[in-house]
Amino acid sequence: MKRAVNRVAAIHDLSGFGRASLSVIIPILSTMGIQVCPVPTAVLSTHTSGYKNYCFVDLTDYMESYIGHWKELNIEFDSIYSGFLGSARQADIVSSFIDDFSGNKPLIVVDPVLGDNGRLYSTMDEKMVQKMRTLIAKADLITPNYTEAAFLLGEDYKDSINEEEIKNWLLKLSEVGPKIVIITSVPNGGLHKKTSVMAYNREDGRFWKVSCIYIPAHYPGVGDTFTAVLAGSLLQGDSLPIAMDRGVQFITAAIRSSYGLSYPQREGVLLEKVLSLLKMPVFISSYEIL
Ligand code: PXL
Repeated sequence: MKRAVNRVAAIHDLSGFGRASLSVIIPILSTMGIQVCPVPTAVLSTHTSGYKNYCFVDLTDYMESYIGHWKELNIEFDSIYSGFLGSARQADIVSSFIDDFSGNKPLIVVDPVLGDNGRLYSTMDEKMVQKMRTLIAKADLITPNYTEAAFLLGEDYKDSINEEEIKNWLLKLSEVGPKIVIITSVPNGGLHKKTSVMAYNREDGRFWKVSCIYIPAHYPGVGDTFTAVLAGSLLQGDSLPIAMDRGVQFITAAIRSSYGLSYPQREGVLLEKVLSLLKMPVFISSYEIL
């Protein structure tokens, strides 16, 4: 019998302060009517973007018995969605999780969290980049940001990139395995600064683009927010371009509701003010086909 609500295994860290990873993924997917079952990869006092001296507890050694219990229970998921990993070994654990829980063909989403603005996050290193390259091969859909895409491909990070080059990046990442590749925060350059989310779907050979005005702000956790809305939207039955539109529209609304207020950006967008927008469908869509 079909489950009454979709169920997602969410393999991410729990950061206590700063609105990233599970702290944003759980409320977003719950609001979208989806059951979230977290597999915590690490527990941190804060996320690592803009905070120093954070407390970091790596949960690698607990994950296998945690997951072992779920195997005994024969739990099925409609999606397996991984993000920030606490150690390179966790990539193998996530890979086995995908093998063990793929009997009913869940949507496998890997957000290869590694860095932003041209740099790796402080807990990441070249070994993690290599492991992420292996893990993305197992995914149906991946959502690196522009920095992460550059690291995964071994390309130089540049302040702007043209459409043909980014299409080439999308194709190359898809050749590693995932059917759908989405690169976020792609800089457009030009006079009216914009940023885009670009996608390639190997199944139909189509490229998609959703652009929005660039706001000169850096709120950590926005990548997690985008991928959570995108995954939720796909699970609700939306098409890929509509799911991208919903992700971008939600982030734009969240940033706009936060930007005019003065508080430290490292605390993340004021998700609490905009969560209810997720109950609404997309009214005005702005995706382009390339
Ligand atoms: O938003 C990605 C992310 C997830 N988890 C932790 C982070 C970050 C980005 O800074 O530090 C712990």
